[in-house]
Amino acid sequence: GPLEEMSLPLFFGWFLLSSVQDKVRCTSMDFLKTLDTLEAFKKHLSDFTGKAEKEVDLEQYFQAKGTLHCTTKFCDYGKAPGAKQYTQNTAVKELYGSAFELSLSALFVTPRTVGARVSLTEEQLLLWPADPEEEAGSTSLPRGSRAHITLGCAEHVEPVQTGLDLLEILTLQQEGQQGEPIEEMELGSLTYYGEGRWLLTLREPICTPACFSSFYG
Ligand code: ACK
Repeated sequence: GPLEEMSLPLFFGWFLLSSVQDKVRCTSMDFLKTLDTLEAFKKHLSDFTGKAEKEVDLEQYFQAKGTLHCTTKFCDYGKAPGAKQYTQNTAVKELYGSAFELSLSALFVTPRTVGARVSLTEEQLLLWPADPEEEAGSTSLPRGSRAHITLGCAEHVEPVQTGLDLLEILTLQQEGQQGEPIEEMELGSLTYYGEGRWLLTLREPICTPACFSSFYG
């Protein structure tokens, strides 16, 4: 098929429709704005600034990174391990170009990144590569744990960091760290995991249409 004849993309993933991108960005901005004003956040401000007395404007602190998407396979134009095998996967070939509904179940913030956790369905897991969790050193988390949407990165931070930050929080949870419950917000419950790691578990997941496709850049 045509997919084999083309050179490989930078990555495959689900791309949010532009109309919902704005909605998700707004939700994320509102969350950052609220987080910024919380006493609990101010108490741990030095996680972000390195200095206790400095202020931080989270909306300025994070920079948006291109179109909103959930990466499935990072191919690096074929240079990444397993890139070619991924394109030969039946589900990848058959579902290329189809529409999906992604469920965003949490928002998270660290001094490096802000992102949304994506909870994948069984069908969506067919498009998930074999090993992205293991590649990141998280061997005991369920497949799909790394699925996320990068909403912003701090200066000099690459978007690959967002998935690693998510895995770090999920690993703490798996090790039995409950985190420090902070408060019930309109969107859900906010928990602090130390070292500037904040997780907002959404009361109602955000469902958003997305197209499974690839990005060449
Ligand atoms: O925000 P992301 O998921 O993190 O989307 C971008 C996309 O590929 C283009 O850069 C992701 N990405 C970059 N490097 C890697 C990597 N080594 N493993 C997995 N995902 C990666 C990045």
